[in-house]
Amino acid sequence: MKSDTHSSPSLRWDIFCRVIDNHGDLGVCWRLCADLAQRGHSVRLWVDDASALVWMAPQGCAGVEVRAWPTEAALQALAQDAAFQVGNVVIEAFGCELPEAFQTLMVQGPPSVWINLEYLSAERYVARSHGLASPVMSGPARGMTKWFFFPGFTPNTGGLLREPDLAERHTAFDRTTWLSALPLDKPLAANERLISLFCYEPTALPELLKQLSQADEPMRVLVAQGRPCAAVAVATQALHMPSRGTGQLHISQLPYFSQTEFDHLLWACDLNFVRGEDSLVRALWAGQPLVWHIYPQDDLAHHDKLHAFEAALDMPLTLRRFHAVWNGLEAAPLPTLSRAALESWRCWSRQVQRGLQDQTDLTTQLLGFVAQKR
Ligand code: TRH
Repeated sequence: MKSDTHSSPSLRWDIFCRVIDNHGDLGVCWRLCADLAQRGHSVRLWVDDASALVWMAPQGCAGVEVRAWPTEAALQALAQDAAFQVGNVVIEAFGCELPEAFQTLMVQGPPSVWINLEYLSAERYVARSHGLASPVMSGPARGMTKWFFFPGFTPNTGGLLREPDLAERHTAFDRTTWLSALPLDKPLAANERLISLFCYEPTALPELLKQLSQADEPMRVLVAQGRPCAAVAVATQALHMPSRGTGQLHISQLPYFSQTEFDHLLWACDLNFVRGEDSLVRALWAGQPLVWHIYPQDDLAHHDKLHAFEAALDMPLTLRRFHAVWNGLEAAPLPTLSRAALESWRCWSRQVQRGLQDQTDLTTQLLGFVAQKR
C-alpha cells in the first residue's frame, strides 16, 4: 500500500514517549503519530502516561494504537507472540531510552530504522547534529545505529510538524462561528481584543494583567486550563483584583481543548501567549502575534535557546524586549502592549509563517530520511 500524499510506502512505526512533565512530550508525539497515520502509515505509540490524551485527542486517530510503556513481563509476552513484529521504524522521542527487552526484539527481527527525535531548538548545534549516526556501544542492541533527527527552523534541519492539510483548514476556519460556541462565563463583545494565555508562572504575569486592565480598549484574556489558570488565580490575588478581572480586562477560563481545538484558539486570538515546544510551533502556524514562555531550565540553558530563536526568526526588537521580561531574563518593567507594537508583531508573524511554510515539514523530511536509511 502507498501512503496518500507522499508516495512513500506505508510503514509500521513504534514511537516511544516518556512524559517528563507538562504536556509537550506527549503533544509532539501525538501530532507526529496522527500526521503519519493520516499519510497512510500505522503507528504504535508506547507511552508511560497517556492520561492527557483524554482531552488532547478524545477521538483518537485511525491508524494510531496507544499502548502502555511495556513492562518486562509485557515484553516477554511479545517475544513469545509470533504475530508481533517490531516496526519498520522505531522512534525514541526526546532521548527516552528504549527498554532493553525491546532492543532485543529489534535485534532478532528484520532491521528497523532507529531514530532519536530530539527537542526543537534554533541553536547552531542543531544543523550540525541533525542526521548524525550514533553507534550503539552497549546493551542488547550493541553494534546497531541510532540516528539523530533534530526539528528546526531552517532547511538544513528536520523542520517543523505541519500536516499537509493545515493551511487549507486554516483558510476555511470561521472565526466568528467558532468564538460564538466557546463556553465562556460572559459572551464576547465584537470590540474585545482576544488574548490566549498558555504559560508557566511568569513573574511578570501580575504586571500584564494590571496593564491590560488599564488598556484603552476592552481586553479578553482566555486562560488555558491547568498551570495557566492557577498562575492567574495567584496573580489576581496578589493584585487584589477580582478573579474575572477589572477595568478593561475580563478574564475567562477555558476548558481543556483537543489539539485541533487548541489550534482554533490560536487562529482566533489577536495575541497568543504560548510555551514549551508544540504550542510555539502551532502559534507560528497561526500567523498571529505571539509571546513565547520558554521551558525554564535550571542551568539557564533556555537563555541561549531563546536568543537563538529570536535571531533565527529575526524577531523585532520590541518583541525581544517583551520576551526578555516575560521570561525573566530582565527585571525591567513589562513593555506596553501598544496597538503599534501588536501591529508590527503581526506583520512579523505573517512573514515568519510564510517563510516557514516554504520549508519541507518534519514528517515529510522524516519519511525521506527513513527511506535513505532502510
Ligand atoms: O506543556 P508544555 O509546557 O510542554 C513541554 C514540557 O514541559 C516538556 O517536558 C518540554 O520538554 C517541552 O515543553 C519543551 O508545552 P507544549 O510543548 O506547548 O505542549 C502543550 C501541548 O498541549 C500541545 O500539544 C498543545 C496541547 N494542548 C491542548 O491540546 N489543549 C489545551 O487545552 C492545551 C492548554 C494544550
